Amino acid sequence: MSGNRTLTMIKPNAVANNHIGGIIAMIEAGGFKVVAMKKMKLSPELAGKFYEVHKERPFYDELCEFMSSGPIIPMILEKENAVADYRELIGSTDPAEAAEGTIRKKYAKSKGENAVHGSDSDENAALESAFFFSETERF
Ligand code: IDP
Repeated sequence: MSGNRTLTMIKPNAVANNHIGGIIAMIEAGGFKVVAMKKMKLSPELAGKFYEVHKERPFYDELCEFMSSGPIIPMILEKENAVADYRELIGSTDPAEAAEGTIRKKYAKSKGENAVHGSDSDENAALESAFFFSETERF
């Protein structure tokens, strides 16, 4: 059975360009409840830890540099079938391939600076939520 929570981050390009409100509006209009949220800046080391699965990929260094370049907004979102439904709401990794009406179609600048993160499985949603939020913040 699929879970009801996922983890998102509003990435540095979207925060810097004042798209926090626009993105949260799309999230809420999509039927998701924001159950945890904060603003923070990742160090390159923490960004590297978050994206450790991509360590061998050619874009890893660029990704860690970008994700630590400015503040981000991590959030835990709640909705039935959260992981799959949120992946649909954010759209493809590359904004050129993202469907109309998706967050990345509207706010992503490139495949790297693509405005938002969305967990790709229930297991990763739980791990990523614990990465950013303590147990008392994840109620
Ligand atoms: P996803 O975020 O849509 O699940 P992944 O393939 O898991 O996409 O990649 C993680 C993140 O790495 C992407 O969201 C994007 O920021 C970055 N990324 C992926 N592919 C590239 C690329 O070809 N060049 C630069 N950055 C990339």
